[in-house]
Amino acid sequence: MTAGHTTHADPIEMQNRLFSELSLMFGREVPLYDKSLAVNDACNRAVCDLLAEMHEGFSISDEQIVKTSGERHGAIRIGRPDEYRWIGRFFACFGMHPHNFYDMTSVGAKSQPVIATAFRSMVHPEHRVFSSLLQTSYFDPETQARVDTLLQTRQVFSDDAMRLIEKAEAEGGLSWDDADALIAEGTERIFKWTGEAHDHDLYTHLCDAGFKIAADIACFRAHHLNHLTPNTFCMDLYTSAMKLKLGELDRETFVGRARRALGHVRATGDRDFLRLCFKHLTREEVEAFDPASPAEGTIDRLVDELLARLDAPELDLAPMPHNGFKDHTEGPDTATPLLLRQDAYKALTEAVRFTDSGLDTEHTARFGEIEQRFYATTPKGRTLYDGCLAKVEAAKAENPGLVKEDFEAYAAMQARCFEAFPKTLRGLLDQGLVFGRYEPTDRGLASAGSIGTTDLGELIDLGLIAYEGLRYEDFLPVSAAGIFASNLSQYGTRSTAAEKPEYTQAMLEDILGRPIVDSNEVCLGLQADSLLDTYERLGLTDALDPATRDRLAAEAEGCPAEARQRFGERSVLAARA
Ligand code: OOG
Ligand code: NI
Repeated sequence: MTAGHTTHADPIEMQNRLFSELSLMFGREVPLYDKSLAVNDACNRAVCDLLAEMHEGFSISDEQIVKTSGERHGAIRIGRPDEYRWIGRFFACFGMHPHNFYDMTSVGAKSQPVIATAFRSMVHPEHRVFSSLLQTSYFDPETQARVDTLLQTRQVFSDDAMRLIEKAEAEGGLSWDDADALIAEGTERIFKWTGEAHDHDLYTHLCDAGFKIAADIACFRAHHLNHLTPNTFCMDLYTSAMKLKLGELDRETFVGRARRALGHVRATGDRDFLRLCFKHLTREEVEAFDPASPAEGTIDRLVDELLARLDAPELDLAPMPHNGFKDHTEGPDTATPLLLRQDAYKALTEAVRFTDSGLDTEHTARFGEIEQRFYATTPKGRTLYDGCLAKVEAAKAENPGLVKEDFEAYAAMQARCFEAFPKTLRGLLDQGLVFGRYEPTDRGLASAGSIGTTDLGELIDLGLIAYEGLRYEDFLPVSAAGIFASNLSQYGTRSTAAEKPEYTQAMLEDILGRPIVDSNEVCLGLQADSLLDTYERLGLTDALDPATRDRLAAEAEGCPAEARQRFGERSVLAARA
C-alpha cells in the first residue's frame, strides 16, 4: 500500500457504516423491523448467559452482542442491465464482490423471471446483498415491451452517485467525506422505499399474469431493499419469542419451546459453536475456556428472565400492523448445523400511491427475515442435503397441515429426514460433508519430524492438528425461491415467451463487466491450502502420498489470492483487539 492510499476510507469500515445506516433507514421505514431486532437481542442475551455458564471465562457484553449480531444481508431487485452494472460498481467501493450465480428461472415450480448474484467481501464475509436482475425476455413480447419501456424512464443512480463511484475507481478509494456521501446516496435514494409507484395498468397486468416480482421492480423508482436480515444465535428461541409477541403462541407453549431451544444450546454449545457464533474470538481464546456445568435450574431461570424482557411495553408487537409469522423454518432441522436456517414475519401490507394517476393502493413485498448460519457443505454434503430437503418437501406435501396441527410432530419428521447427517463438526468433517480449515497445534509442532502417520483423523485424535469449520457465507437458490414466493404471495411463474431463454453465468458476468467468484472453489482452496501448510509444518509433506499432494495443490491453486487473507487477517485483528 502506498502512502497516498492512507487517506482513503477503509472499504470494510465503509461497508460496516453502510449497513448500519441501511439498518437505521429500514428501521424508520419498517417499525416492526426495529422491534424484531430488540427481540433478537433479548434472545441472544439468554443464549450468551447460558454459554457463559458452560464455558468458564466466556462472557460477552450487550455491546458486543449488538455488534456480533450487526451482521446483515439484504435483497434488492433490479430492472435494467445498466443499472445492475452500476450496482456492482457501487458495492465494489465497499469491498463487496459478486459471489455465485443464481438462475432463478430454472428452479422448478418456484421459478421467477430473475437471475442473481450476491455481493459480499471475500475476506470479511459479513454483510451481503442478494441482487436480482429482471429478465424481461422471460415474458411474451407485449409484456416485455411494456416493462422495458417503463424501466427506460427511470434513473436510480443520481449523477453525484455515479461521479463518486467513478472517482473511487479512478483513485482507488474515497475520502471519508466522499464515502459518507456515497452511503447517503444509498440510504436516501438507491435503496430507499418511497411508497410511490407508476403505471397502475401495467402493475395490475403483471400481478394478474403472476409476475408480481416484475411489478415490484418496474413500477417503482428505486432498488428498494425488500428485507434486511440480522443473524441470531438460536433460531428456535427467536421464532418462539416473535410468535409469542405477535400473539400466535400462548405463554405456556412459549416457555416449553424456549426451554427446549436453550436445552439444545446446552447440549450442543461447545467450542465449535462458539467459533461459529463469535468471529471476534480466536481459536486460542476459545480453547482457553474451561468447560463448566450450569447450575441446576439455569435454563428455567434464563427463560424467566427472557420473558421479563419480552414483557417490556415497547415489545408489544401484536397491535402493530403485521401479517403474522411464517409457520416453519427453512433449512435443516435444529440439530443439523448446516448452511442456513431462515425464518420471517410475513410481508407487510404497505400504502402505495401511483403518482401518475393519483391512485392510492397497497403493495406487499417487504418482510422480516432472520437467519442463523452454520457450516458450508462440500459438493458431497450439498447433494446429501438436497436429498434430505426433498424428503422434507415430500412429507410436507403428504401432510400439509402437520406443522400447524402438531408442531412437535413436524419437528420430529424434519429431524428424521436429516438423520443421515452427523450432528457434530468433527463428524461432518470426517465424512467430507463440510469444509474445514486445519492448523498444527503446539504439540504437533513440537513433534514435527517424528510423526508416524499422515491420516488426518488420527492426527486430530493425537492432538497434533486443530480444526475449524468454514461458515456458509452465501445463499441457497431453493430458499431464495421460497422467499420470492412467500413475500409476493405468488408461487413461481412460468415463462410466457415463445420459448424460455437459457440464462447463464457468462451473461451476468458480461453485464457486470467482471467475473463472479465461485464460493465452493474458495472454500475448497482454503481447506487445501491449510492442509498443505499443516503437513508442511509437521514435516509430513514427503510422507504424503503424491496423488493427495497433487490434488491438494490443484485445489489450493483454484483459490483467489485475496481469499487467503481471510484467516491471516483475522489473527492480526485478534492480536490487535
Ligand atoms: C431475494 C431473496 C433471497 C435469501 O435470504 O435467500 C434472499 C428476494 O426476495 O429478492 O434474500
Ligand atoms: Ni434473505
